[in-house]
Amino acid sequence: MFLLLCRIITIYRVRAHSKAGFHISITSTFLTGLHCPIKPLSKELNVLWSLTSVFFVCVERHPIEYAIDGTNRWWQSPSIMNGMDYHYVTVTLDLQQVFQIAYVFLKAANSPRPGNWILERSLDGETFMPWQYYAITDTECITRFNIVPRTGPPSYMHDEEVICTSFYSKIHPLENGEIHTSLINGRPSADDPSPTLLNFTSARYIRLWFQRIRTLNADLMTLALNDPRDIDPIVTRRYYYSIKDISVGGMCICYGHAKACPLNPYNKKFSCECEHNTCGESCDRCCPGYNQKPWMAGTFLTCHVCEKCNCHDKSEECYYNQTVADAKGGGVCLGCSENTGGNNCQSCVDGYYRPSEVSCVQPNCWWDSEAQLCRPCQCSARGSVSQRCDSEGRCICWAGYVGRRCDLMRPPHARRETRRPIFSTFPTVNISKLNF
Ligand SMILES: [Ca+2]
Repeated sequence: MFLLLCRIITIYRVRAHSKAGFHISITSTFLTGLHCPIKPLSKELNVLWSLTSVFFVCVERHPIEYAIDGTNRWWQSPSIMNGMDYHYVTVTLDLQQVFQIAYVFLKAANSPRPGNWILERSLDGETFMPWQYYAITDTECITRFNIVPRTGPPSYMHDEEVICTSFYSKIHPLENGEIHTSLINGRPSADDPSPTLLNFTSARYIRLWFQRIRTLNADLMTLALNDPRDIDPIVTRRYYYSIKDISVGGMCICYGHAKACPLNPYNKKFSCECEHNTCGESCDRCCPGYNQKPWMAGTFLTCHVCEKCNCHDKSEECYYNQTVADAKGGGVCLGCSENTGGNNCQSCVDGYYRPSEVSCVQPNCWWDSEAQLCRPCQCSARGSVSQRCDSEGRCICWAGYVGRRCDLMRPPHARRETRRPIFSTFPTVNISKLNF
């Protein structure tokens, strides 16, 4: 049996590359990317050191931009020769918009891969959630992060499982080591991502929170047991983080309503080419005038096309109303033109009338366009109870007045003593049958 598979999977891949419109920023406890002489111990010299380091000596030879420049140049952090606090460094990528991140690949340069660190995600750049923990040993998964280690190559049992692995923190290779972190592949709903997985992989900011530089095991003992100021700089100056390349694979979030997501050269953002009458940067809402049904994400089998509201060509905008939908339809037209009103611009507003119940829709009105218009009742202000009239344009007259517009005085012999309205001719409108 042939099945029309409706879900559109937007396969546009993005790469954390400055030329592709990405912006990257770095923050850390200290200046990073600078290579300075060892920090002196005395307070007085420290001031001098700071000045000379920043203005004369420190040279940013490996700026953070080198981690995403697509070349073999690399970013390098200050070594722990400058202090053990340089174990703690954060690198933050700002992708400028929210993507569904499929993977994050790191390639080290002239140092081993980072030891203990956390890969994190954020939508707003302030609140970060962990994606994955990395530790030098399985034991450190528990002692450092309080997470039971996932041994061997990383695997995932749930769509939003956050694991801790020592697989990518080994000392070898000493240079050019790689770290492959897949956030979609290997998870239960990878083939047709669940809302849970979509939420888990959505991020605008990606943060690498490094907490421990990988050292040779023998040096690790030295570093742990001795005051770092007493350690030979020959040992400590070779320990730093270095990253040659960061690759991020992502997809635009188009909720199953777009086939492509090209880069807009003007605003430097990737935008879904929305289909199914959806609009928005992520096709996350129905286009104006297409709110007959509530917006829904496209699924593998159902497109969930946004339907046009029935406004009889009198409005281009509408909104979805569940109460109206419970009766029939669901779209409520906004700003009906030509003196029309009602959920579907199907009736005339007070003070206007139309012989036919519903106006025709262009181009079918050529044969009697005049008859389809809402015409003013023109009820007499003096003789009419209100400005409303029935479908034939008859107003409701006070006693003593007659005529379609109540603008004629009743003959004196026929007048009543009391002044009271005559309601008998006022029309009732059955709106429910017009509520499409
Ligand atoms: Ca590079």
